[in-house]
Amino acid sequence: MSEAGGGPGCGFPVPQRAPWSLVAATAALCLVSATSVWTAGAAPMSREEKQKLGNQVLEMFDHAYGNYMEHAYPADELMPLTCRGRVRGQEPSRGDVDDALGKFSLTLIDSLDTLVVLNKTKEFEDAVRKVLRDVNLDNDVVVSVFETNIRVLGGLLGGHSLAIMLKEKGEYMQWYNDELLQMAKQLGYKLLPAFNTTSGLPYPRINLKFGIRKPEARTGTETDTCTACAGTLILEFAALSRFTGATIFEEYARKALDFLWEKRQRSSNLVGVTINIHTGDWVRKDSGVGAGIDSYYEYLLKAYVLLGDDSFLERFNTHYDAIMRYISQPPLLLDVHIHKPMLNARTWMDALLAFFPGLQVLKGDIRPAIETHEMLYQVIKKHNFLPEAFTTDFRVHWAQHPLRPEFAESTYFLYKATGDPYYLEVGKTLIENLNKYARVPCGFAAMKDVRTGSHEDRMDSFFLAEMFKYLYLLFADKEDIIFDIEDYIFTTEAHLLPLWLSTTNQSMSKKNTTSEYTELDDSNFDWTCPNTQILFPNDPLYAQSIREPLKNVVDKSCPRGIIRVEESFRSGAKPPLRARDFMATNPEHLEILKKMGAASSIDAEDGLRFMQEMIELSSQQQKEQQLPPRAVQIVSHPFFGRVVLTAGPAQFGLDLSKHKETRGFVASSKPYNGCSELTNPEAVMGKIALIQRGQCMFAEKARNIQNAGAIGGIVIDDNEGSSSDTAPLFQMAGDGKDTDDIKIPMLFLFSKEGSIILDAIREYEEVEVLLSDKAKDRDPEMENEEQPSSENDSQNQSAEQMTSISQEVDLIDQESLEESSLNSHPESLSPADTDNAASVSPSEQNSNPAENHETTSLDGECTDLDNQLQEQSETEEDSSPNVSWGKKVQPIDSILADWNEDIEAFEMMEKDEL
Ligand code: DMJ
Repeated sequence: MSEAGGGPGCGFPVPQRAPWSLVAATAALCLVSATSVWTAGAAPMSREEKQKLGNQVLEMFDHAYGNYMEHAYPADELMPLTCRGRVRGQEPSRGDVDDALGKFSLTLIDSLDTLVVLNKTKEFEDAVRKVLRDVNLDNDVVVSVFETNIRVLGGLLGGHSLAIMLKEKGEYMQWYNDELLQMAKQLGYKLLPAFNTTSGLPYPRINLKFGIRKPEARTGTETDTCTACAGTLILEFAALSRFTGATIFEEYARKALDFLWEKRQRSSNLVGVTINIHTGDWVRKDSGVGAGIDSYYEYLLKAYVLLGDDSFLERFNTHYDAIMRYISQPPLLLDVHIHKPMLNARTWMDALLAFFPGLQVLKGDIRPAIETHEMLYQVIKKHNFLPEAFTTDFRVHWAQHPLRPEFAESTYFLYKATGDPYYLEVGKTLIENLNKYARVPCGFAAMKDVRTGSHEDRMDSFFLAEMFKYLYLLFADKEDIIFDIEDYIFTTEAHLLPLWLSTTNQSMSKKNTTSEYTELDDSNFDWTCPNTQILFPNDPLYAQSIREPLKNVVDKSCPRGIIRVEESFRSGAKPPLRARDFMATNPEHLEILKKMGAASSIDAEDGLRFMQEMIELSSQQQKEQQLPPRAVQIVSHPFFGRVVLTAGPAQFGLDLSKHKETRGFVASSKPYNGCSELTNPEAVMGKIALIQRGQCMFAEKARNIQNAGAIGGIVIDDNEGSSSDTAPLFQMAGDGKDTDDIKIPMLFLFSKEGSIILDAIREYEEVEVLLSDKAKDRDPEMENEEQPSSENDSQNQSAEQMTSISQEVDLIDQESLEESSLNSHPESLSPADTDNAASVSPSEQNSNPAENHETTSLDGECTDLDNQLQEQSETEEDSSPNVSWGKKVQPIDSILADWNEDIEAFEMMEKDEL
């Protein structure tokens, strides 16, 4: 996002463009100027403290970048747990995520302009030389067009933009002769075949060497792409055209945008998540501002700012109006259906939408930006990071967090807009959490589960491209940066493109503009440029006053409904039946259900929403019947709590969510399978016993090690090579009998994670671990020994030691997580496995409401809801001892079956409307 250009009265240089074009840039700039008018509110932060935090960001960047360069380069990304490079084809495939990796030293390219922003000019010069010397763009590898554009093309162009700026200053980069631009052009031409469709929408993937159609290409058969994938090209492509004079890039990107605009759903003015690139039919008709659509909106507004073309602003404002009408339900942003925009399509939000408050700042719509940002911050305060998805009542929906920068981005822009030091404190918390929970000896590791604090062996390139830029800029004063950031716009990957491009080579692109241009009337500029002089002068506590009513929205209110429903209730109408409130035993509910199929369109709408909610609720309930993952944290030297392995829970033994964690040294049991009385009780006494899976029940193993005096047990999978990368979370079942006699905690590790502990024993002999439901902060004593500094010897030493552990740890992609919850962990129920042979049946597993309740409350979320669930399950038990959560799902299924016809009819209706 940009603090672009400048407008009259704001005292910033103004790029030359049509008068209308000044509006968005002026909005951003007037907002920027708010920084200086701030007089009250959260305690101001001293210059010293800001500098201290800025220095901390620099040190963190060094730690991430230094470890990438030392242990991963020239690979695309660093795997921070195993401290080596991620080379595509050499690691288990993670599906689509891997399409960002093109064997082109992705992280180095994505980091180029960050180096300049962070004042590391010398390192930038070295990095550019390395890119020119080492990077090959002609690899036989299929990559995502979207990711390659925003990360690699954007990275090269950002690097070029700052290289020419430095060259002009006269000290650095004097040898530079547009080499990065030449590479960018080469890459641009490689991406162009992707646009060879009748619609002009690009194929989602391309082979860098063979393009699209050739038999060797292994791609080109796809029919669908996401809206953001097709609509996030214009900034990079137009910059490439304007830098080089080759107009074709801008033309292609414009054509794709024109097509998307044409295909918007005309009555709602919304776009769907995925579209058929050949027919232009919407494939997924849900619409939000997060995953799949996000940067399409971002690029419309920024294309206007960078290129000064009014049609982009017109489109953006039309969509924005629709977003605020249907999707924005402050402080929530909820997906809806494009044809039925009053119908929510989901009951959860994804983390990518966290960029939206930042975009609203650029738009100049500050109030909802403050509200949504505050809501997101409260979710972060609860879980330390923003989970990949969370429900409208703020429970974790997808527990991963790959160190995404969107929230930091919005925090930066809100600080620029309001000057409220509150946002500096928010940034400080982000820094603290990153150091506390994500920092590992060899970089920063993504969170695999924000609830347990377990890690994933992954440090995405966007972490370096975006996170450090926004955090550094948040605390920086003008003089801390060697160039004027106001002269540039941020791409979606936070790469910097100079605003002077708006007046360069523009005639060539203008003549090819395909969209009709209509004279904009005043209404098109509603919400635009609310000058801060109007917003703030009489009320310097403006931002705070907006945040105040939302202060406890996550902790206390835990809303069960959305605002729209409450509003209709206030207006006298009876609130519609919501799926979460439905009880099969309530005659009134059954009556309402019958009515939903009747003629009135309101009833039909309610019915449709009810069905959608039922489907989500049903899958949510299945999910909640699983115990959440646990953590095995290695706390002894040289790990010091920094390596956290995801462990499967047991349905018996000490419940780690209720009791204090168990800490102890590990010892292998003899026999290793733990299936008979231990022959080495002295070795396991007072320790955590390691046992191999297989040959007898898990409960039997637990009893044997408990009798030998072990204080806990870790069962390691005997299936060599198994890993949480590829297998769903495993939960150990009891033996079908009473297991109350088992008092010690038992956890399960897949073979790869288990071997991290076994390797550690071989190397260090004494290995101490912590078994818990959530990783604990590092041992403060150890912290003292190891200051978080890349220069720190002991840390470097431990990083090296980590390298020798060549196991990949902790990788579970979201799909397998989701799958695991939906499939009820078939593995743990397999009769073929002796450990599992006597596992409880699914219905038995699900029949314990108290246990299900525990599962929900383990997350430490949403206390009110937990109590309600508890009450509900108690009531149900009282009135009918046989009714259980597991059984409650049944009638839902049969109800849904009855509704099938209506669903089909609705789908037909949707098709007709298209
Ligand atoms: C980045 O690659 C870009 O910001 C993109 O637009 C979506 N999000 C990722 C980081 O989360």
